[in-house]
Amino acid sequence: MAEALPMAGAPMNVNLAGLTKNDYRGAPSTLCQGCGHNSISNQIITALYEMNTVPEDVMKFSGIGCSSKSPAYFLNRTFGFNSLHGRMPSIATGALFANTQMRGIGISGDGDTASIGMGQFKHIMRRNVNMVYIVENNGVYGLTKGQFSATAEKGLQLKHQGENPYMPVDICMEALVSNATFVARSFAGNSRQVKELLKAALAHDGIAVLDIISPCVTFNNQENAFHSYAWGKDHEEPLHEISYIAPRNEIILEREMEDGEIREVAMHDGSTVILKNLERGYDPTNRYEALRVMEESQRNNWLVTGLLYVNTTKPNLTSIYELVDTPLNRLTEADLRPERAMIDKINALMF
Ligand SMILES: Cc1ncc(C[n+]2csc(CCOP(=O)(O)OP(=O)(O)O)c2C)c(N)n1
Ligand code: SF4
Ligand SMILES: [Mg+2]
Repeated sequence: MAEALPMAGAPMNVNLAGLTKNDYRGAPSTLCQGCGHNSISNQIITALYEMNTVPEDVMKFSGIGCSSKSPAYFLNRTFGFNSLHGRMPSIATGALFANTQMRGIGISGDGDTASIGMGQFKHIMRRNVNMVYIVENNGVYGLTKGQFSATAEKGLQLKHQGENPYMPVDICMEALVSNATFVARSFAGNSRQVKELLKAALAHDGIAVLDIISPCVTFNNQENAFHSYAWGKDHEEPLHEISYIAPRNEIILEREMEDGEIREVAMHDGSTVILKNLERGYDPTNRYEALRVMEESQRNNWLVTGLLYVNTTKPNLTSIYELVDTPLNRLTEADLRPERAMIDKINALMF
């Protein structure tokens, strides 16, 4: 859905930020052809273009992995930090504290998040850092040639690995029990849903986790594998059709829908997320319901996708501190040094 009309007299492909879609692209991808991560990058480009985001107002973060290489393939006008394996959350937390006026987008993998990075992941959830946290989940360590990751299903057989004997980690469940305020799951093969969820995540004030099943076509794409294109297409159970409506657009709802079929979620920036329920009456603001749906989908091997949980009432990390309006990284020495009288007062209090 196009939220914005171009400026008067501007060519049709220019958005309200005065930019074309090309302005949101990055370097050509060096990932394998058909890799799910590439289709996610394409949806990030489209979502940011359609949301009229100014690329210089965004910071990109990642860890290590094929997924974590992805920020090179979108937003080439944006600064990014390709950090250490599993350490993206702490780097992102620091950077977003230093400049609260920037929007953060983090790209991680299932290995980067759920294996080595699980500790950091849990803490960025509970701190409600204001950023979009995307996990490109393929069940393997793609970059290091296909070892099982912590999200690989028990019993998965891989050519060089044998059989996985362990139960998997569910990233959405981990996010939810760690008090994340926006938790969604999608599938790289469902590009419209990925795009709309990305927009809703970008509009969220707090941590927004998107666990996107993103097939590794080189190491984990057999038909019966839970992270393959074939399995995802056969087993996807969307909770709703999701549409993101920008603040300035009038909302026209299909009022003839029965109660419980359409649900609106008002976001902080004045935008609205509209959910047309496919599972009757699913309420994504109900944490207990979200856990129940995830438990049910695990038991039945369903790939439940959509906005699983959202809470727009909790303060994000930086808003609980009394920060000045100027970003901390722009404060000068003169701004930071207290006056002599104030130093004397503090010293007198301490000794
Ligand atoms: C501290 C550390 N340990 C191990 C590695 C080796 N390593 C690099 S990427 C990776 C796993 C990446 O898997 P994932 O995050 O799922 O990304 P994918 O490549 O599947 O997209 C590992 C184990 C590393 N770079 N640093
Ligand atoms: S190895 Fe797998 S995850 Fe890595 S680029 Fe290739 S398909 Fe994608
Ligand atoms: Mg992986």
